[in-house]
This record gives sequence, structure tokens and C-alpha cells, in this order.
Amino acid sequence: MIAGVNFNTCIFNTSGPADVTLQELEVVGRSKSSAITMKSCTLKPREGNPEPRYADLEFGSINSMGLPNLGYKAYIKFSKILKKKYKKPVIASISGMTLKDNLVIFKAFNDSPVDLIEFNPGSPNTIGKPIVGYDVDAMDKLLDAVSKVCKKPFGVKLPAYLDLVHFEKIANVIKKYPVKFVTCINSIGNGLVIDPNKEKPLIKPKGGLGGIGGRYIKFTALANVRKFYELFHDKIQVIGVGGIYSGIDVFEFILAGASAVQIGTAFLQKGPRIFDNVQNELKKFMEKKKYYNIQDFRGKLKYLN
Ligand code: RRO
Repeated sequence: MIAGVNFNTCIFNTSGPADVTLQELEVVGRSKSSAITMKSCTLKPREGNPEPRYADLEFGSINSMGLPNLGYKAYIKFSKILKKKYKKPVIASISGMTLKDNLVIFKAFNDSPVDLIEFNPGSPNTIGKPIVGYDVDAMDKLLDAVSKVCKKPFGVKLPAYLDLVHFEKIANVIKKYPVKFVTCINSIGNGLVIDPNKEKPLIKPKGGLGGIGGRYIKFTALANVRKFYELFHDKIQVIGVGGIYSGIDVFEFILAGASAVQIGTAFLQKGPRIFDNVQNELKKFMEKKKYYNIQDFRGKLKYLN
């Protein structure tokens, strides 16, 4: 259960480059992903940043997609189709460029069949815009405004925090509002991957800077899940994302306190079978450990004495 909505398993897709079109979303619908998360949307359709803007790396990915999406109206339409066709929760991701845009989009989704809304103020790739999730006052204003108009259960996708003080500050803001879950973490912003032979970056936007995903970020993701799990005392659920390729990765996220997990880079790299594979591996590992339900071990990370 996430925010009172039933999920068949605790594993589903993250909002990202493979969930932009209806065709891509139907791939998620037909897969074992327990929900269909749609690409973050804006008021108007966006082409995104110039290509190349995504690259697979040895242990993950770098992207600077720049929010390419079909505009929120398309995702309202898709949610109706997906909801009818696939018996699983549909999640809208909202990433408006201004407070006003966000309010228009949130209001519009009130009348759609989406089950949950994930607010994404953490994209690292909008040229000329800072990562809003790092600005505590801006987050306060946005969450205040959004809370007043949103009638669906909603959560916030957060950027990675690296300093303990920042976890507390952002948690204190989030606690003021009816936020049902946080999703930790977005890609880690502004990494630079260099091709030493060409002496050039791998991607074009922002002089090569982009969000890092995959195995490189798993440990930061786990720490973010753990800190928010502790700070929210389980009153606000935590969804983990970042570097999940196996069932054991999922196990670690749940042990740290996650109620569910999302898969991004590994879905892009391995295709929709990743959801079955990871689910089966998790089941096997739980059986070995004699756990029958994720509640048996969720959040129960032990400490070294
Ligand atoms: O589209 C993107 O460039 C993007 C977004 Br909105 C996001 O939230 N995270 C990311 O890594 N890329």
C-alpha cells in the first residue's frame, strides 16, 4: 500500500525517459511493474535538450533530457486509456516550470483517474533553472500552494541530499503538508562523463553536465531513504530509487525503510523483464531469510555494536 493505494508488488517503474509516449507506457502496462509511472509533465509539450542527451555507462547512466514530454493534457488522456486497459495504479508526475503552471496541472489531474501524483521539483537538467528541491523556501511555497489544490494523494520526488542538516530542513518543510510519500532519489545532478579518446563529454547539453543514475548512486539513494525513514517516523512513506538492478538491491532498500522501489536506468538497459527478474530474486532471497512479507524486515536495518 502506498498512500492508501494497493500495489501488487513493491516494484515499479520510475518517471523517466522510457515513459513519455503512450506506446512506451503500454510496455510498462504489460510488464510486471506494479504501477505505471508517467514521464514528468509540463504545461506545454517540450522537445527537451539537444541530442546526444543520454548515455549508458559501465555502471549506470548520464542524462540531460531536459523534460521532453507531450504536455499534461496528453498524460490525462493516457491515464484514462491505461487505467481501463491495465489493472494497476497509474501515477502522474508533475514538473511545471512555474508555481502557476504547477497549480493548473495539479487541478487538471484532480479530474483524471490517476491514483497518485508524484510532484517532481528536482530535475537537474532544465537549462537556466536551479534544482528547486535544494531551495527549502521555494519548496515550502510550492508545497503550500499545491496542497491547497490537490485532491489526489501526492508525494514528492526529491533530489539527493548529502548533508545531514539538509535532510532535517527539507523534512521539516515536508511535514507541514499532507504529503503522503517521498521518492528518493532523482538522478544526482551535474555529473560530467568524459570520453578520453575524443576529449569530449558524452552528452551535449550544459557542456556535458547531466544527472547520474544507476549503480553509481545506489549508496546515496540508500542513505536518503534511511534518513527520511528515520525523520518521518514512518508517517510519510519513502519510495526508494537509484541503482536497483537485482532483488537484493530491493531488499537493501526495504531494510533501509522503503515501502516500495522504482526502477529507472536498469529498465532502460535491460527492458521490461527487469521487473519479473527483480521480483523473483527478491522472493528467493526473502525465502532464504525466512521472511514472508516485506513488513517482516522493512526499516529493520541493524547497527554495528
Ligand atoms: O527530463 C529530464 O532531464 C530529467 C528529469 Br525531468 C528528472 O527529474 N530527472 C532526470 O534525471 N532527468
